[in-house]
Amino acid sequence: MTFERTLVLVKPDGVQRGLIGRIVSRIEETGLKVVGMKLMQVPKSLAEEHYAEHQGKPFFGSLVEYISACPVVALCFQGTGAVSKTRKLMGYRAPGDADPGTIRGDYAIEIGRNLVHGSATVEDAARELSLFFDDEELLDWDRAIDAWVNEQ
Ligand code: IDP
Ligand code: MG
Repeated sequence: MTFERTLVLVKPDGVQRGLIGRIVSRIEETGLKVVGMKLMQVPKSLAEEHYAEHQGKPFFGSLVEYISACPVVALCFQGTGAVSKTRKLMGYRAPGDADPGTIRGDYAIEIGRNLVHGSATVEDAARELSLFFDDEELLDWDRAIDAWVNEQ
């Protein structure tokens, strides 16, 4: 069976603030499975490609600076509805409008320091995962609890 996959980034502020564990736990606790994970410095060229849809917007330069300022943790989560589930857990992009209980709602106050990225659509996820991971870095492994998370 093939499951949906999504790209998650714990952004530089999440790493600097010691929130890697909390952010990853929020997502991991849902039952979604980590199939890729690495600490990496994002080159400016990769940041520009990843955020290509925002090229030309007033915040594009500061966004690229932010994402490439220090290491991020890049993750691939796999499971039923991985893309939308992760987006809901993250909360709205502007943390002031993000609901309490979401990652951004609970831990962030500014749009330019909103801690976490998650792919917006299944198509975006495929494109973004290929930017951040080589195929062999994504492991299709059997987890002992899989049968208790996935109905079939
Ligand atoms: P998303 O991260 O919730 O998908 P997008 O609209 O795709 O939100 O924007 C990508 C990232 O760009 C945001 O997470 C945020 O870091 C940054 N960003 C978006 N809009 C603004 C803005 O108006 N000012 C500063 N940064 C912004
Ligand atoms: Mg987006």
